Amino acid sequence: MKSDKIKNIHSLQILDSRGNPTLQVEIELECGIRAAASVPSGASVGLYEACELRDGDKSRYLGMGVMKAANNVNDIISRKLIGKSPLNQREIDEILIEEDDTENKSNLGANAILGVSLCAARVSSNFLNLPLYKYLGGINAQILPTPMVNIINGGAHAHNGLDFQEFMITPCGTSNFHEGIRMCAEVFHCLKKVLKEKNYSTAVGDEGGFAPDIKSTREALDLIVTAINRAYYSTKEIKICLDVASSEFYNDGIYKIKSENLELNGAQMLEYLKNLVEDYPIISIEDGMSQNDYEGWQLLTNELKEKVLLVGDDLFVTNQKLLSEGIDNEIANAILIKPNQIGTLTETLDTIKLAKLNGYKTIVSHRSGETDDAFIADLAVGVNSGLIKTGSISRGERIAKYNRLFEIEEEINPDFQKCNQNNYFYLGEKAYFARNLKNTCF
Ligand code: 2PG
Ligand code: MG
Repeated sequence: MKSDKIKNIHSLQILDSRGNPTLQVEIELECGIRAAASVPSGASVGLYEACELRDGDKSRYLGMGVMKAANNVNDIISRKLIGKSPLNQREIDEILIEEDDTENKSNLGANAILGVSLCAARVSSNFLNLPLYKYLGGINAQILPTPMVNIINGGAHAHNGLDFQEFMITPCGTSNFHEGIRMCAEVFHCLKKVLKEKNYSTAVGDEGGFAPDIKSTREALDLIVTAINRAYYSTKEIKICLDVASSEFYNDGIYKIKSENLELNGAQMLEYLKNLVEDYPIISIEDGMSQNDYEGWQLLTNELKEKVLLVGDDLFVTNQKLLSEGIDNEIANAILIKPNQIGTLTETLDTIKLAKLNGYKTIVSHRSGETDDAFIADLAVGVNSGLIKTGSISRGERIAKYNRLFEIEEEINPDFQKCNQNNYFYLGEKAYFARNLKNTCF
Protein backbone atom coordinates (compact mmCIF):
# COMPACT_ATOMS: atom_id res chain seq x y z
CA MET A 1 0.00 0.00 0.00
CA LYS A 2 1.35 3.42 -0.88
CA SER A 3 1.89 5.66 2.14
CA ASP A 4 -0.32 8.69 2.69
CA LYS A 5 2.01 10.16 5.32
CA ILE A 6 3.44 13.64 4.86
CA LYS A 7 7.13 13.50 3.98
CA ASN A 8 7.83 17.14 3.33
CA ILE A 9 6.16 20.56 3.53
CA HIS A 10 7.69 23.53 1.85
CA SER A 11 6.52 27.11 1.52
CA LEU A 12 7.71 29.63 -1.02
CA GLN A 13 7.10 33.38 -1.19
CA ILE A 14 5.36 34.13 -4.51
CA LEU A 15 3.43 37.15 -5.81
CA ASP A 16 -0.31 37.77 -5.92
CA SER A 17 -2.25 39.62 -8.63
CA ARG A 18 -1.46 43.00 -7.07
CA GLY A 19 2.26 42.24 -7.02
CA ASN A 20 2.35 41.71 -3.28
CA PRO A 21 4.05 38.70 -1.74
CA THR A 22 1.96 35.74 -0.71
CA LEU A 23 2.56 32.08 0.12
CA GLN A 24 2.62 28.95 -1.92
CA VAL A 25 2.74 25.73 0.05
CA GLU A 26 3.77 22.39 -1.35
CA ILE A 27 3.26 19.05 0.37
CA GLU A 28 4.93 15.81 -0.63
CA LEU A 29 3.74 12.47 0.67
CA GLU A 30 5.97 9.49 1.40
CA CYS A 31 4.56 7.83 -1.71
CA GLY A 32 5.85 10.71 -3.86
CA ILE A 33 2.47 12.33 -4.54
CA ARG A 34 2.58 16.12 -4.31
CA ALA A 35 0.33 19.15 -4.48
CA ALA A 36 0.59 22.89 -4.06
CA ALA A 37 -1.82 25.60 -2.92
CA SER A 38 -1.51 29.33 -2.61
CA VAL A 39 -3.10 32.01 -0.47
CA PRO A 40 -5.12 35.08 -1.53
CA SER A 41 -5.19 38.47 0.16
CA GLY A 42 -7.83 41.18 0.66
CA ALA A 43 -7.74 44.98 0.35
CA SER A 44 -10.93 45.82 2.21
CA VAL A 45 -10.20 43.65 5.20
CA GLY A 46 -12.82 42.99 7.86
CA LEU A 47 -11.93 44.07 11.37
CA TYR A 48 -12.40 40.58 12.79
CA GLU A 49 -10.58 38.60 10.10
CA ALA A 50 -7.81 36.18 10.95
CA CYS A 51 -4.41 37.84 10.83
CA GLU A 52 -2.33 37.81 7.68
CA LEU A 53 1.27 37.77 8.88
CA ARG A 54 3.45 40.33 7.04
CA ASP A 55 7.15 40.93 7.72
CA GLY A 56 6.83 44.69 8.15
CA ASP A 57 10.42 45.18 6.93
CA LYS A 58 10.01 48.38 4.92
CA SER A 59 13.19 47.72 2.95
CA ARG A 60 11.66 44.63 1.34
CA TYR A 61 8.42 44.77 -0.63
CA LEU A 62 7.50 47.91 1.37
CA GLY A 63 6.93 45.78 4.43
CA MET A 64 4.59 43.35 2.66
CA GLY A 65 6.92 40.33 2.60
CA VAL A 66 5.70 37.02 4.03
CA MET A 67 9.02 35.36 4.81
CA LYS A 68 8.14 34.99 8.50
CA ALA A 69 4.98 33.12 7.56
CA ALA A 70 6.91 31.00 5.03
CA ASN A 71 9.50 30.17 7.68
CA ASN A 72 6.74 29.23 10.12
CA VAL A 73 5.52 26.69 7.56
CA ASN A 74 8.99 25.37 6.79
CA ASP A 75 10.00 25.14 10.41
CA ILE A 76 7.32 24.94 13.13
CA ILE A 77 4.42 23.57 11.06
CA SER A 78 6.56 21.05 9.17
CA ARG A 79 7.85 19.60 12.41
CA LYS A 80 4.30 19.17 13.71
CA LEU A 81 2.84 17.60 10.59
CA ILE A 82 5.51 15.41 9.03
CA GLY A 83 4.45 11.79 9.44
CA LYS A 84 0.73 12.65 9.68
CA SER A 85 -1.87 11.80 7.08
CA PRO A 86 -3.44 14.83 5.34
CA LEU A 87 -6.57 12.73 4.87
CA ASN A 88 -7.46 13.63 8.45
CA GLN A 89 -8.21 17.25 7.55
CA ARG A 90 -9.84 18.10 10.86
CA GLU A 91 -6.93 16.69 12.84
CA ILE A 92 -4.43 18.61 10.70
CA ASP A 93 -6.35 21.86 11.13
CA GLU A 94 -6.75 21.33 14.86
CA ILE A 95 -2.99 20.84 15.22
CA LEU A 96 -2.43 24.11 13.33
CA ILE A 97 -4.94 25.99 15.48
CA GLU A 98 -3.48 24.58 18.68
CA GLU A 99 0.09 25.34 17.68
CA ASP A 100 -0.88 28.93 16.83
CA ASP A 101 -2.81 29.33 20.06
CA THR A 102 -4.27 32.78 19.38
CA GLU A 103 -7.84 33.83 18.63
CA ASN A 104 -6.93 35.40 15.27
CA LYS A 105 -4.04 33.16 14.16
CA SER A 106 -1.56 35.99 14.56
CA ASN A 107 1.18 33.78 15.90
CA LEU A 108 1.89 31.53 12.92
CA GLY A 109 -0.14 33.71 10.54
CA ALA A 110 -3.47 32.79 8.97
CA ASN A 111 -1.69 32.90 5.60
CA ALA A 112 0.77 30.20 6.75
CA ILE A 113 -1.99 28.11 8.29
CA LEU A 114 -4.39 28.37 5.34
CA GLY A 115 -1.73 27.50 2.77
CA VAL A 116 -1.03 24.25 4.62
CA SER A 117 -4.69 23.52 5.25
CA LEU A 118 -5.71 23.92 1.60
CA CYS A 119 -2.68 22.03 0.39
CA ALA A 120 -3.51 19.13 2.73
CA ALA A 121 -6.90 18.78 1.04
CA ARG A 122 -5.45 18.99 -2.45
CA VAL A 123 -2.69 16.45 -1.83
CA SER A 124 -5.31 14.13 -0.31
CA SER A 125 -7.45 14.40 -3.41
CA ASN A 126 -4.40 13.61 -5.53
CA PHE A 127 -3.60 10.64 -3.28
CA LEU A 128 -7.12 9.27 -3.74
CA ASN A 129 -7.05 10.15 -7.42
CA LEU A 130 -10.22 12.19 -7.08
CA PRO A 131 -10.92 15.64 -8.46
CA LEU A 132 -10.76 18.13 -5.58
CA TYR A 133 -14.47 19.00 -5.68
CA LYS A 134 -15.33 15.31 -5.38
CA TYR A 135 -12.89 14.82 -2.54
CA LEU A 136 -14.54 17.73 -0.71
CA GLY A 137 -18.14 16.85 -1.48
CA GLY A 138 -18.29 13.19 -2.48
CA ILE A 139 -21.01 12.04 -4.84
CA ASN A 140 -23.15 14.89 -3.61
CA ALA A 141 -20.87 17.47 -5.26
CA GLN A 142 -23.09 18.00 -8.25
CA ILE A 143 -24.21 21.58 -8.46
CA LEU A 144 -22.42 24.29 -10.38
CA PRO A 145 -22.67 27.68 -8.68
CA THR A 146 -24.32 30.72 -10.18
CA PRO A 147 -21.65 33.36 -10.73
CA MET A 148 -21.81 36.93 -9.49
CA VAL A 149 -19.60 38.55 -12.11
CA ASN A 150 -17.88 41.81 -11.27
CA ILE A 151 -18.05 44.40 -14.06
CA ILE A 152 -17.36 47.75 -12.37
CA ASN A 153 -14.81 48.27 -9.60
CA GLY A 154 -14.86 51.11 -7.10
CA GLY A 155 -13.99 51.69 -3.45
CA ALA A 156 -10.74 50.11 -2.31
CA HIS A 157 -10.39 48.21 -5.60
CA ALA A 158 -10.03 51.16 -7.97
CA HIS A 159 -8.84 54.74 -8.10
CA ASN A 160 -12.08 56.36 -9.14
CA GLY A 161 -14.80 58.28 -7.40
CA LEU A 162 -17.14 55.35 -6.74
CA ASP A 163 -17.96 54.76 -3.10
CA PHE A 164 -19.32 51.24 -3.59
CA GLN A 165 -16.67 48.60 -4.13
CA GLU A 166 -18.24 46.13 -6.54
CA PHE A 167 -20.94 46.20 -9.17
CA MET A 168 -21.73 42.69 -10.35
CA ILE A 169 -24.17 40.96 -12.66
CA THR A 170 -25.71 37.54 -12.32
CA PRO A 171 -27.56 35.45 -14.90
CA CYS A 172 -31.05 34.22 -14.10
CA GLY A 173 -32.76 31.17 -15.38
CA THR A 174 -30.00 29.73 -17.52
CA SER A 175 -29.81 25.99 -17.51
CA ASN A 176 -26.05 25.61 -17.14
CA PHE A 177 -22.93 27.37 -15.97
CA HIS A 178 -21.42 27.86 -19.41
CA GLU A 179 -24.49 29.74 -20.61
CA GLY A 180 -24.50 31.92 -17.52
CA ILE A 181 -20.89 32.95 -18.09
CA ARG A 182 -21.54 33.54 -21.78
CA MET A 183 -24.33 35.97 -20.94
CA CYS A 184 -22.15 37.85 -18.46
CA ALA A 185 -19.23 37.96 -20.90
CA GLU A 186 -21.49 39.49 -23.53
CA VAL A 187 -22.62 42.18 -21.13
CA PHE A 188 -19.00 42.80 -20.08
CA HIS A 189 -18.02 43.41 -23.72
CA CYS A 190 -21.04 45.62 -24.34
CA LEU A 191 -20.22 47.65 -21.25
CA LYS A 192 -16.76 48.25 -22.67
CA LYS A 193 -18.35 49.69 -25.81
CA VAL A 194 -20.76 51.83 -23.81
CA LEU A 195 -17.88 53.22 -21.73
CA LYS A 196 -15.81 53.95 -24.84
CA GLU A 197 -18.70 55.84 -26.40
CA LYS A 198 -18.83 58.04 -23.33
CA ASN A 199 -15.09 58.56 -23.39
CA TYR A 200 -14.59 56.75 -20.11
CA SER A 201 -11.49 54.69 -19.46
CA THR A 202 -11.86 50.96 -20.06
CA ALA A 203 -8.88 50.04 -17.89
CA VAL A 204 -9.74 47.51 -15.22
CA GLY A 205 -9.46 47.46 -11.44
CA ASP A 206 -8.17 44.83 -9.02
CA GLU A 207 -10.94 42.32 -9.70
CA GLY A 208 -11.01 42.83 -13.46
CA GLY A 209 -14.14 44.98 -13.69
CA PHE A 210 -13.85 48.34 -15.42
CA ALA A 211 -12.75 51.24 -13.25
CA PRO A 212 -13.96 54.37 -15.06
CA ASP A 213 -14.05 57.69 -13.28
CA ILE A 214 -17.81 57.59 -12.86
CA LYS A 215 -19.41 60.21 -10.71
CA SER A 216 -22.03 58.27 -8.78
CA THR A 217 -23.52 54.90 -7.87
CA ARG A 218 -26.56 55.62 -10.01
CA GLU A 219 -24.46 56.45 -13.03
CA ALA A 220 -22.67 53.09 -12.68
CA LEU A 221 -26.01 51.30 -12.41
CA ASP A 222 -27.40 53.15 -15.45
CA LEU A 223 -24.37 52.14 -17.51
CA ILE A 224 -24.81 48.51 -16.45
CA VAL A 225 -28.49 48.47 -17.40
CA THR A 226 -27.58 50.01 -20.78
CA ALA A 227 -24.96 47.30 -21.30
CA ILE A 228 -27.42 44.53 -20.36
CA ASN A 229 -29.87 45.84 -22.93
CA ARG A 230 -27.14 46.41 -25.51
CA ALA A 231 -26.32 42.70 -25.18
CA TYR A 232 -30.00 41.98 -25.99
CA TYR A 233 -30.91 40.87 -22.48
CA SER A 234 -33.62 42.15 -20.26
CA THR A 235 -33.23 42.92 -16.59
CA LYS A 236 -35.31 39.84 -15.91
CA GLU A 237 -32.54 37.71 -17.39
CA ILE A 238 -29.60 39.49 -15.82
CA LYS A 239 -29.71 41.04 -12.38
CA ILE A 240 -27.34 43.27 -10.45
CA CYS A 241 -25.47 42.50 -7.21
CA LEU A 242 -23.61 45.08 -5.15
CA ASP A 243 -20.78 44.93 -2.67
CA VAL A 244 -21.25 48.22 -0.89
CA ALA A 245 -18.30 47.42 1.43
CA SER A 246 -19.74 50.12 3.64
CA SER A 247 -17.36 49.48 6.55
CA GLU A 248 -14.82 51.35 4.40
CA PHE A 249 -16.75 54.63 4.54
CA TYR A 250 -18.47 54.31 7.92
CA ASN A 251 -17.23 56.26 10.89
CA ASP A 252 -18.81 57.30 14.18
CA GLY A 253 -22.31 56.30 13.14
CA ILE A 254 -22.11 58.03 9.76
CA TYR A 255 -21.87 56.68 6.20
CA LYS A 256 -19.97 59.20 4.10
CA ILE A 257 -20.89 58.88 0.43
CA LYS A 258 -18.29 61.22 -1.00
CA SER A 259 -19.37 61.11 -4.65
CA GLU A 260 -22.73 62.60 -3.69
CA ASN A 261 -21.63 64.66 -0.74
CA LEU A 262 -23.90 62.71 1.59
CA GLU A 263 -23.52 61.95 5.27
CA LEU A 264 -26.08 59.35 6.30
CA ASN A 265 -26.98 57.68 9.57
CA GLY A 266 -28.10 54.01 9.56
CA ALA A 267 -31.76 54.78 8.89
CA GLN A 268 -30.86 57.14 6.04
CA MET A 269 -28.44 54.61 4.60
CA LEU A 270 -31.30 52.12 4.57
CA GLU A 271 -33.46 54.62 2.64
CA TYR A 272 -30.60 55.16 0.18
CA LEU A 273 -30.28 51.40 -0.44
CA LYS A 274 -34.04 50.88 -0.57
CA ASN A 275 -34.36 53.50 -3.29
CA LEU A 276 -31.67 51.77 -5.32
CA VAL A 277 -33.49 48.44 -4.99
CA GLU A 278 -36.70 50.09 -6.15
CA ASP A 279 -35.10 51.72 -9.18
CA TYR A 280 -32.72 48.99 -10.38
CA PRO A 281 -32.81 45.18 -10.79
CA ILE A 282 -30.70 44.61 -7.67
CA ILE A 283 -31.01 41.17 -6.09
CA SER A 284 -28.07 41.09 -3.70
CA ILE A 285 -26.42 43.63 -1.41
CA GLU A 286 -23.22 42.72 0.41
CA ASP A 287 -22.12 44.70 3.47
CA GLY A 288 -24.88 47.25 2.97
CA MET A 289 -24.19 48.25 6.56
CA SER A 290 -20.90 48.38 8.42
CA GLN A 291 -19.44 45.55 10.52
CA ASN A 292 -19.77 47.97 13.45
CA ASP A 293 -23.36 48.98 12.84
CA TYR A 294 -25.44 46.10 14.19
CA GLU A 295 -28.46 48.35 14.50
CA GLY A 296 -28.16 49.35 10.85
CA TRP A 297 -27.94 45.69 9.89
CA GLN A 298 -31.09 45.00 11.86
CA LEU A 299 -32.96 47.77 10.05
CA LEU A 300 -31.68 46.60 6.70
CA THR A 301 -32.62 42.97 7.33
CA ASN A 302 -36.11 43.79 8.60
CA GLU A 303 -36.81 45.92 5.60
CA LEU A 304 -35.24 44.06 2.69
CA LYS A 305 -34.82 40.40 3.63
CA GLU A 306 -37.74 39.24 1.52
CA LYS A 307 -36.53 41.09 -1.54
CA VAL A 308 -32.79 40.70 -1.78
CA LEU A 309 -29.88 38.66 -0.56
CA LEU A 310 -28.28 40.56 2.29
CA VAL A 311 -24.75 39.25 2.39
CA GLY A 312 -22.50 39.50 5.43
CA ASP A 313 -18.83 39.71 4.49
CA ASP A 314 -17.00 42.00 6.92
CA LEU A 315 -19.93 41.31 9.24
CA PHE A 316 -19.29 37.56 9.57
CA VAL A 317 -15.72 37.09 8.22
CA THR A 318 -16.47 33.38 7.65
CA ASN A 319 -16.45 33.00 11.42
CA GLN A 320 -18.84 30.54 13.05
CA LYS A 321 -19.19 32.58 16.24
CA LEU A 322 -20.01 35.81 14.43
CA LEU A 323 -22.44 33.99 12.16
CA SER A 324 -24.14 32.42 15.21
CA GLU A 325 -24.66 35.87 16.67
CA GLY A 326 -26.10 37.03 13.38
CA ILE A 327 -28.46 34.06 13.28
CA ASP A 328 -29.60 34.70 16.85
CA ASN A 329 -30.28 38.34 16.04
CA GLU A 330 -31.80 37.56 12.63
CA ILE A 331 -29.29 39.63 10.77
CA ALA A 332 -28.57 39.19 7.03
CA ASN A 333 -29.74 36.17 5.05
CA ALA A 334 -26.53 35.19 3.26
CA ILE A 335 -22.83 34.89 4.04
CA LEU A 336 -19.73 35.41 1.97
CA ILE A 337 -17.28 32.53 2.38
CA LYS A 338 -13.59 33.38 2.18
CA PRO A 339 -11.30 30.69 3.58
CA ASN A 340 -8.51 33.16 4.39
CA GLN A 341 -10.80 35.20 6.63
CA ILE A 342 -10.88 32.33 9.10
CA GLY A 343 -7.69 30.46 8.22
CA THR A 344 -8.47 26.75 7.89
CA LEU A 345 -10.53 24.60 5.55
CA THR A 346 -12.23 22.81 8.45
CA GLU A 347 -13.47 26.05 10.00
CA THR A 348 -14.62 27.23 6.57
CA LEU A 349 -16.65 24.03 6.10
CA ASP A 350 -18.11 24.32 9.60
CA THR A 351 -19.27 27.88 8.89
CA ILE A 352 -20.85 26.80 5.61
CA LYS A 353 -22.68 23.99 7.40
CA LEU A 354 -24.00 26.36 10.06
CA ALA A 355 -25.18 28.82 7.40
CA LYS A 356 -27.03 26.15 5.45
CA LEU A 357 -28.67 24.68 8.53
CA ASN A 358 -30.09 28.10 9.25
CA GLY A 359 -31.25 28.92 5.75
CA TYR A 360 -28.51 31.42 4.96
CA LYS A 361 -27.30 31.42 1.35
CA THR A 362 -23.57 30.81 0.91
CA ILE A 363 -21.40 32.62 -1.63
CA VAL A 364 -17.89 31.25 -2.00
CA SER A 365 -15.60 34.19 -2.75
CA HIS A 366 -12.19 35.16 -4.03
CA ARG A 367 -10.12 38.02 -2.57
CA SER A 368 -9.11 41.12 -4.46
CA GLY A 369 -5.50 39.90 -4.36
CA GLU A 370 -5.50 36.43 -5.94
CA THR A 371 -3.23 33.86 -7.54
CA ASP A 372 -4.09 31.44 -10.32
CA ASP A 373 -5.00 28.79 -7.74
CA ALA A 374 -8.62 27.79 -8.45
CA PHE A 375 -9.28 26.04 -5.13
CA ILE A 376 -12.46 28.06 -4.54
CA ALA A 377 -13.99 26.76 -7.78
CA ASP A 378 -13.75 23.19 -6.48
CA LEU A 379 -14.88 24.33 -3.05
CA ALA A 380 -18.03 25.96 -4.45
CA VAL A 381 -19.02 22.72 -6.20
CA GLY A 382 -17.84 20.50 -3.35
CA VAL A 383 -20.13 22.18 -0.83
CA ASN A 384 -22.93 23.01 -3.29
CA SER A 385 -22.53 26.62 -2.28
CA GLY A 386 -25.08 27.77 -4.83
CA LEU A 387 -23.22 30.98 -5.61
CA ILE A 388 -19.68 32.09 -6.36
CA LYS A 389 -18.12 35.54 -6.57
CA THR A 390 -14.81 35.38 -8.36
CA GLY A 391 -14.35 38.57 -10.31
CA SER A 392 -14.70 39.73 -13.83
CA ILE A 393 -14.37 38.36 -17.32
CA SER A 394 -10.77 39.56 -17.39
CA ARG A 395 -7.48 39.05 -15.55
CA GLY A 396 -5.97 35.57 -15.54
CA GLU A 397 -6.35 34.97 -11.82
CA ARG A 398 -10.14 35.49 -12.10
CA ILE A 399 -10.52 33.53 -15.35
CA ALA A 400 -8.64 30.59 -13.79
CA LYS A 401 -11.65 30.00 -11.52
CA TYR A 402 -14.21 30.22 -14.34
CA ASN A 403 -12.14 27.91 -16.52
CA ARG A 404 -11.90 25.38 -13.71
CA LEU A 405 -15.68 25.52 -13.31
CA PHE A 406 -16.08 24.86 -17.04
CA GLU A 407 -13.95 21.74 -16.65
CA ILE A 408 -15.93 20.59 -13.64
CA GLU A 409 -19.22 21.19 -15.43
CA GLU A 410 -18.12 19.04 -18.33
CA GLU A 411 -16.91 16.33 -15.97
CA ILE A 412 -20.13 16.26 -13.95
CA ASN A 413 -22.34 16.32 -16.97
CA PRO A 414 -20.76 15.95 -20.40
CA ASP A 415 -24.18 16.74 -21.82
CA PHE A 416 -24.42 20.05 -19.99
CA GLN A 417 -25.33 21.92 -23.18
CA LYS A 418 -28.65 20.12 -23.03
CA CYS A 419 -29.08 19.89 -19.29
CA ASN A 420 -31.81 21.37 -17.19
CA GLN A 421 -31.36 23.15 -13.89
CA ASN A 422 -30.85 19.96 -11.93
CA ASN A 423 -27.13 20.37 -11.77
CA TYR A 424 -26.96 24.13 -11.92
CA PHE A 425 -27.95 26.45 -9.13
CA TYR A 426 -30.89 28.14 -10.73
CA LEU A 427 -31.60 31.71 -9.75
CA GLY A 428 -35.06 32.31 -11.10
CA GLU A 429 -36.95 35.54 -10.57
CA LYS A 430 -38.55 34.38 -7.32
CA ALA A 431 -35.47 32.62 -6.08
CA TYR A 432 -34.10 35.74 -4.47
CA PHE A 433 -36.60 35.62 -1.71
CA ALA A 434 -33.82 34.09 0.20
CA ARG A 435 -35.58 32.58 3.17
CA ASN A 436 -37.95 30.67 0.94
CA LEU A 437 -35.09 29.37 -1.09
CA LYS A 438 -33.96 26.57 1.17
CA ASN A 439 -34.95 23.76 -1.13
CA THR A 440 -33.61 25.18 -4.34
CA CYS A 441 -30.29 23.49 -4.23
CA PHE A 442 -29.41 21.76 -1.01
C1 2PG B 1 -14.88 41.69 -0.76
C2 2PG B 1 -13.56 41.18 -1.31
C3 2PG B 1 -13.65 40.33 -2.52
P1 2PG B 1 -11.29 42.12 -0.58
O1 2PG B 1 -14.93 42.72 -0.09
O2 2PG B 1 -15.88 41.02 -0.89
O3 2PG B 1 -14.34 40.89 -3.57
O4 2PG B 1 -12.63 42.20 -1.45
O5 2PG B 1 -10.64 40.83 -0.94
O6 2PG B 1 -10.50 43.34 -0.98
O7 2PG B 1 -11.72 42.15 0.84
MG1 MG C 1 -17.10 42.29 0.43
